[in-house]
Amino acid sequence: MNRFSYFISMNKQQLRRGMVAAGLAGLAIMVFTTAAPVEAGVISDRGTLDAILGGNQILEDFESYDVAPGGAEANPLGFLDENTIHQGQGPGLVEDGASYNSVSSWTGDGFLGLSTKMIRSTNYIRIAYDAPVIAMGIDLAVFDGYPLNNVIVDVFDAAGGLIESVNLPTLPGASPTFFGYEAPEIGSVFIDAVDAGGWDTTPSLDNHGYGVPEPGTLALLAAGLAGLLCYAWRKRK
Ligand SMILES: [Ca+2]
Ligand SMILES: [Ca+2]
Ligand SMILES: [Ca+2]
Repeated sequence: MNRFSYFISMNKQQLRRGMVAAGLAGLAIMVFTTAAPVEAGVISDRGTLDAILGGNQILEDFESYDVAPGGAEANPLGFLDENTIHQGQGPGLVEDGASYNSVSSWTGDGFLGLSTKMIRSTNYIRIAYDAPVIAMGIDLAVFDGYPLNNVIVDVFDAAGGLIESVNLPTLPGASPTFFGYEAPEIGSVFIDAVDAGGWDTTPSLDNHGYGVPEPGTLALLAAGLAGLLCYAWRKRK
């Protein structure tokens, strides 16, 4: 039977099924093509970060290390991840999903005006993600009375290629400044600063949020339509 004779031999029911399948395919294509692609760029505030990541966000508040209020850990931690044991504390000092390199100290509540526990470095901090994330955000703070200029944040993709180097405005003090970034694949983030006097330091870090998006309603809808399409196709055969 050639195509033409097959077409004219189709009964009304077969024709209706074919039209439904074609309609569903069209809808599925529309849904897939209207899903907004992730663009690379700075995220201006934490609300935007929360909206991007939804319930799939890992939030690291650096509260798991036992350090006295007003005190600071004097021994450099160096590398820090969920497996780190430092000064008899750990593992589990931070959430699994990210590691922090070149950490000099962990500061307690109220240390030089900082409101909660944070980590910092006398040089730089490199955050590396176990698996690439699509968005991250972090609070950056400096000690009261020590505003910090020349703060840079370099964002790298999973292959180690530089996505963007961002110069931050002067960090005024202990009241944190939010920095966030989104990109299709963020592999690591490098934070560094040299103050005006040449003092090598980096901002204190707190409330680090990162992750991949939760399955959105559009993606679920598309998956559902694809399933319906398969069902219609199989019934037709
Ligand atoms: Ca890990
Ligand atoms: Ca904290
Ligand atoms: Ca530095």
